[in-house]
Amino acid sequence: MKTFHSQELFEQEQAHIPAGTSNPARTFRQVGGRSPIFMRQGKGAYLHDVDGNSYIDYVLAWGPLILGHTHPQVVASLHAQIERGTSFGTPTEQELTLAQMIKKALPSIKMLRFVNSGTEATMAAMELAKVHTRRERFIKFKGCYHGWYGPLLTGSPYRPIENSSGQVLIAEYNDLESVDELLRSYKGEIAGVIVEPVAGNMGVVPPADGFLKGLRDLCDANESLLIFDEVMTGFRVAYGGAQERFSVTPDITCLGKIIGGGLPIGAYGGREDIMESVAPSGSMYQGGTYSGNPLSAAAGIATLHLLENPSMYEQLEHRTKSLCKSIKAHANELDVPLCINQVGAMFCMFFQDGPVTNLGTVQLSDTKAFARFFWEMLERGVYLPPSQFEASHLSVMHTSDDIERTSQAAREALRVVADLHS
Ligand code: KE4
Repeated sequence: MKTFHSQELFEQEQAHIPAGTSNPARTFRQVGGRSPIFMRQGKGAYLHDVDGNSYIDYVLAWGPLILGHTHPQVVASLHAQIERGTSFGTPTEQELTLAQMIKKALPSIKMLRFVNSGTEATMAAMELAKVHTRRERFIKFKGCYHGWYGPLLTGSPYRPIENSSGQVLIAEYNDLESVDELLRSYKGEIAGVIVEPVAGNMGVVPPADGFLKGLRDLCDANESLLIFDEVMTGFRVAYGGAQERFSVTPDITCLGKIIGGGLPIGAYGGREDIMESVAPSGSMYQGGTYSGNPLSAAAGIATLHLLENPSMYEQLEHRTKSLCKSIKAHANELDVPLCINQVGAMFCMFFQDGPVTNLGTVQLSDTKAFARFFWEMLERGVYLPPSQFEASHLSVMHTSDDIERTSQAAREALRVVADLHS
């Protein structure tokens, strides 16, 4: 596989952009690579790079592209909106329509506000919870990521230590006892508990039975708000997100990714009495030149319209399951320790026996084996997230043929990994 042009562009980019990237997750450093691949075009389940290589894409722009790249209906909706205008700095019909669609899908959201990224959504949710509860502290979970806003980076893969102010306290994912302990130690001080209802930023870690419901009960008992960060899981693990799939109702929900159909967006919403704290009705200020941008809303509306059909999620689940099952079977046959966690169209292959239930167990994975697997898959035209600790995603454009090709590639790649072990 030739990647000469990618390498050349990366060399150039490093002179202008620190580390040659706008986002550290995009470099291939975590898999020991010197240069990421520069993509030129996406179509359906496929990405095409600047050197002419093609890949079946399981990154999907880190989650938003559940309909695959350049879906004709999304493109048509964008074209129509571009003709009308890209930004007005006024309320628009598009943001209204998208808000209505989101509320219908997630009934816990009675009112919502749009922002420009998942990071802004969680940041706003935090400010809102502070104003609403008149409390300052939060509990989050080790290994969960809620965007790059300072306090919430605490305890994430990118800033594992506790922050010195103690504003954000860290509990163990899937461990209600650790949450209860913090709530007791800081009685009456916790504004909210923020959680990825399916953790997708330490690989994929599903909530244990009763974990989310337990959080709901603990928050109720302590008059703290339960904040679901559904930036990744919203419209991904079910049309109504993880809250539908696991039947637990949060007070505030954060969204992003899929609701923008591939364009920048974020949203946060919840009960009316909470959302009324947002200015100008209330005192929590949130603005944004592009918040509620009609172009992002147009792509989001087209995307959600297509996803309204439940068979989309049945097909996604079926294909993702069958891919995971066949890769696991290859690993078993080749004696490669592999634990695959999968929820809906999110999955992660951990190079270890498992089970993987929290950051501690995630970290038992053999990252060297993953790195080798990643490069072998890339060589065979399969683009996986370049880190053991990121979620892979399927789109509705991944055909059973793509799944079969990926499974065959995985078999060959796992054979190389097995040879390393022997
Ligand atoms: P953005 O600001 O990147 O739109 O969203 C932040 C965010 C918030 N919450 C969750 C649960 C998320 O997954 C994210 C962003 N996800 C990452 C995937 N690891 C995006 C890619 C990256 O920036 O690394």
